[in-house]
Amino acid sequence: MKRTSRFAIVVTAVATWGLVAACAGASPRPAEPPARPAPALTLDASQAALAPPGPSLGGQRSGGLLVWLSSQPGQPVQGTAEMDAYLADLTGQAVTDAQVTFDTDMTNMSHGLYLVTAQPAASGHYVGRMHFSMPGPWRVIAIIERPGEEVVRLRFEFAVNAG
Ligand SMILES: [Cu+2]
Repeated sequence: MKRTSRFAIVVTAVATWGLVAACAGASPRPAEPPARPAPALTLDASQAALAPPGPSLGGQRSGGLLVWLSSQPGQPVQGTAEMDAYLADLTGQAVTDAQVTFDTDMTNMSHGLYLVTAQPAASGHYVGRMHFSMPGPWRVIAIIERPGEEVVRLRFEFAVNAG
C-alpha cells in the first residue's frame, strides 16, 4: 500500500515536470506570486501628462524619477521587439545620466535570467532589443542606475501576443 502511493507521487511529479518543460527553455519554477507589494508609485494626473507621445506599456514613479516603458511594435508580439524606457524628473526634464538594464521574464514560468543592457537613444530614452520566445504574460524590470543615487527597479507587466 505504501509502495503504491509513493509510486503514484513519483509519476505525478514526472508528469508535472514534463508539462512545464514542454515550454522550450523554461525551468520548472512556480509562478511568481501576484500579490507582491508594489515597488513603485502610480502617477498623478500632472505626472501622467509628462508621458512621451505614443502607446506605452505603463508609467511609474520612484521618488523623483518618472519612467515609461514602451515597445516597438507598440503591442509586443512573439519574436523581437525594441523596448524603450523613457526617464524624466518630476518637472518633465529628460534624465540622461542613467544606465538602464532590462530584466525580462514571463510571470507564470521562468525562462531563466535574461538581462539586456539598454543603449541611450534620444534624450531620456534608453533602448534595448529583446526576444519574446512565446506569447503570454511577461514582465520587464527596468533597473536604473545613476551616479550618486540608489538603484531603482521598476516592474512593468504586459501581455505578449501570438506572432
Ligand atoms: Cu514561457
